[in-house]
Amino acid sequence: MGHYKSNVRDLQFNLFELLKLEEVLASGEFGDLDRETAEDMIREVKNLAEGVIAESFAEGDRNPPVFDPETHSVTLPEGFKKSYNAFIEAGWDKVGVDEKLGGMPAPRSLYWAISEMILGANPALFMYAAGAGFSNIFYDNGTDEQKKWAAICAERGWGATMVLTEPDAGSDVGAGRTKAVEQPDGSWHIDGVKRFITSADQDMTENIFHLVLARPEGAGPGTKGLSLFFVPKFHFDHETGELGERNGVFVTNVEHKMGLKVSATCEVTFGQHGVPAKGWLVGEVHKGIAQMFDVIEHARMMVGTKAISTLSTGYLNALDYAKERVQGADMTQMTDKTAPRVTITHHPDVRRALLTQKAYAEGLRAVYLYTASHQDPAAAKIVSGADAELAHKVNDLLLPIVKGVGSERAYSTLTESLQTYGGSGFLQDYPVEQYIRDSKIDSLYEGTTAIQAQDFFFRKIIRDKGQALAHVAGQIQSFIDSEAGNGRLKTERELLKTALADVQGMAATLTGYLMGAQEDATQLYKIGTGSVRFLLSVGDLLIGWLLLRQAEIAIAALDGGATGDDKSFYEGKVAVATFFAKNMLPQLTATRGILENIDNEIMELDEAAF
Ligand code: ST9
Ligand code: FAD
Repeated sequence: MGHYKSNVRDLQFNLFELLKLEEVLASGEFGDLDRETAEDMIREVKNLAEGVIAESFAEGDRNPPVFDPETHSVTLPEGFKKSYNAFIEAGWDKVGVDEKLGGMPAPRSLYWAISEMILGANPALFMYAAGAGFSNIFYDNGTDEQKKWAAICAERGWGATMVLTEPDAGSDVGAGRTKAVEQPDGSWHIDGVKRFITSADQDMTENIFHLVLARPEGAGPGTKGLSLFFVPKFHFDHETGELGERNGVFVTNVEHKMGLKVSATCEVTFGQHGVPAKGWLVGEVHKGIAQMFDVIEHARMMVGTKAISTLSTGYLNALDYAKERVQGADMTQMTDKTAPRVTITHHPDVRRALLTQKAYAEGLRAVYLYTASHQDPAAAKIVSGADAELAHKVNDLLLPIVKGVGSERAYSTLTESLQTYGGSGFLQDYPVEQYIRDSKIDSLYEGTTAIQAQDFFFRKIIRDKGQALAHVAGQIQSFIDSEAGNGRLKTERELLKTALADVQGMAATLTGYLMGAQEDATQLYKIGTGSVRFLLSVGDLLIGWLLLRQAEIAIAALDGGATGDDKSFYEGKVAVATFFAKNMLPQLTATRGILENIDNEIMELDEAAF
């Protein structure tokens, strides 16, 4: 048995019992795909993920990619290549990709459910295998001629990267200095150094294409002055795809990292080794940042799902360990030195830790799948009644929650998984220490949590005039007002009601600071100080709500006579929802008070006093 433990039962529960995927499939939007086929796909990916894909997880960590500065090339460990090939050969990289590119359409909820298992088993593999998805985005943004290139990229299984970051342009992408100079033949020469570029070289695909942000000569400052360029590692025949000369884009360093080591993080130098780095303007339009955000939105969803998946397998591993590990007596017999020793699942604090892990793993899974359901208009209509325009806005609203809350809660809760193992958790004999190291990156790349929190408040709430937030809040309110739980969730619905009022109070407080900033710009600091707490609070509200909706379904199933494994599953659903409502939601009241009383003292403090 490998390290990765999937949770297929919970995936199926979310997809079919909570999010009505069967109805979505019946809408005809996804061709012949029906429930049976979707379930087969989930089962097949589970077997692959738990088997050959998970197999090289530790090997990739202990034998990271080797960089050869002479040839500017990166070599990956053999075991990892075997896992990668198994995934590609089975064609899973094409799920969710346009049929014109050899893909297979699927609802986004199903696509992300499948992706969860790959991301939990071997996250770097998913990223190396994203070439077909990138081709799809290139296709959507490209000229008619470039659409043909995109088809070649997908068909020949080329790798792909997203290239934004520079040494002096991290969160502040608009500070990028890499420049682009137009050539008489209509192509461009790219000149500059990018850093931290994921998958920028490897020895698994014949070619790699880079989607690069660079500033055309004479273009204005900031992100709006950046354009997007298609820069292949090898030139190729634009009709046949046959490879030609090496292009002047070279990996010049590979970073040594805390975790996710098998994912090569590269410095990439353009046009500085005697060969021009030739690129083509994507879509022949100067809309670089908007086009790149098409990639970023997927990547943010991917990062959140990766974090959540890692927490889930961390929890399930810790649970198995806790069921076996015998230590100490039952607390009620703690003074009796001869009392029988029990497994640690008998200790209240271990139970608290396990339910905390279960709540965040399963609650966040529901959040990302609910979000994914708003990526397909047909699904959104069924899941929340949103029309296509509103569905788009709801997805936009929830992406920083999936990414920001997913990564922060997964990382902090994984320490509970490790703690459950006691000292053994600190050893490489168990996967949890690697999970923690591998998942720390999730709160950093694709926009740090501070960036997610500002995006959430300024763009997704204020700029949206609160429309998407009001829609989701309306859904929560209807649940509060309902008779959900057949009389058994009354206390929990009251707790949810308070949590919703707390979050609405927080939103009003932050909006008040924003209005105050028209008179006194320093009021903005208060938003900056409070926005991450606000983001996490909205995340808790959504988790609490979705867990309670799951509990309502579970109660009905139990009342309907569920037995055996199903009975235990549904009892777990009710218990975890109740636990979250009673133990986590009340904390939002304190956070609301903190936000209401924020002052600017920390901004007035002399730097020397820190
Ligand atoms: C990175 C990669 O970290 C890590 C892992 C890579 C793994 C690769 C594998 C990925 C797989 C997934 C892909 C598969 C594809 C599958 C496809 C299947 C079909 N939403 O607010 P302004 C735009 S990469 C949308 O003024 P500033 C918008 O156009 C590095 N658009 O910003 C806007 O114009 P307008 C990641 C948004 O102050 C314009 O930007 N680095 C959004 O100029 C300007 O907006 C980062 O993420 C949005 N939320 O710049 C950087 N926001 O307003 C983090 C902005 O007219 N920093 N736009 O609409 C930020 O995000 C900053 O806030 C900033 C600020 C750069 C946007
Ligand atoms: P900085 O921007 O310097 O941030 C430092 C700290 O300051 C953070 O805590 C941040 O939250 C805070 N901060 C910065 N600005 C603000 C602000 N305005 N308000 C509040 N707080 C702020 N990039 C790519 O382009 N392509 C890739 O494939 C890619 N892969 C990566 C892989 C790895 C392993 C790593 C480590 C990074 C990768 N990145 C990639 C870059 C990544 O997206 C950046 O590291 C990230 O955007 C943060 O930038 P930075 O590291 O320069 O941190």
